[in-house]
Amino acid sequence: MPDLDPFKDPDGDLAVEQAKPQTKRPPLYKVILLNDDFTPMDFVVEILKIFFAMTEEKATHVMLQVHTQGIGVCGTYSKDVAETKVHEVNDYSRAHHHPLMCSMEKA
Ligand code: TYC
Repeated sequence: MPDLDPFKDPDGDLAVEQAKPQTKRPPLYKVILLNDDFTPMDFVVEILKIFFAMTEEKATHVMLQVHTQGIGVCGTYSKDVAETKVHEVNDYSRAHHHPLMCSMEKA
C-alpha cells in the first residue's frame, strides 16, 4: 500500500517555499481643492479650518495657493477618509450655494 499522507516526505525531496509576508500598505489619497471665480476667499478658509483642522494662517496660505495655482492639497488620507472629506466639503459648499470643487487623487 503506498503511503498517501501529504505531510510525510520519506524521500526528503519535497520543496516547500516560504510564503512572503504581505507588506504592501493600502494606497493614500490627496484631497484637493480647485479654484473657481465665484467662491468667496473667506468661505474657502472656513472650509479648510472646519474640515481639515487648519489654523487661520495655514488655511489662508492654502487658499491663496489654490487661488493663484489653480489647485491645492488639503491633506492626505486613506481612501475611506478622503472620500468622506470630499463628500462633506462638496455637500457643505452646495448647501451654501458656492461652486467650490473638492476632489481626490492617488498620492
Ligand atoms: N478664486 C476665488 C476668488 O477670487 C477664491 C477661491 C480660492 C475659490 C480657492 C476656490 O478653491 C478655491 N474669490
